[in-house]
Amino acid sequence: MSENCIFCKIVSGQVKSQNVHEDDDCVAFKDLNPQAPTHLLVVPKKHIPSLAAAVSGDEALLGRLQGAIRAIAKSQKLDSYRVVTNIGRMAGQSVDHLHYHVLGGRRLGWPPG
Ligand code: DGP
Repeated sequence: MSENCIFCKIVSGQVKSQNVHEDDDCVAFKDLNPQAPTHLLVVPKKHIPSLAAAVSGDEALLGRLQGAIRAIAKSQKLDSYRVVTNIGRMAGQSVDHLHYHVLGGRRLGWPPG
């Protein structure tokens, strides 16, 4: 847990969120500022500032997160969806705790802005 990290506070329950999934590794909850009819954030319980900051010991966790994303998308009945993680301010990262956006429920344009 990192002090002053909003997603650590969501993971610990200090800050309320609309959770759709929780397991030993991660929590998934609705984004505060949704960009699609379904917009979830999948967040590891471990504080990792971004994918770029993950270390080799995190590889198994990263793999399990991918599995959780797949299961969550299925439970949300998404057949087409996008999984995005922003790394760094230029890419739009505003919260320095690794998170995967799961977006679906509308046609998604490509390339992203
Ligand atoms: P990014 O810009 O990629 O770092 O995404 C951060 C996302 O987190 C952004 O879409 C808004 C969302 N967010 C920020 N604070 C909160 C919060 O307190 N609760 C929830 N549910 N979402 C949040």
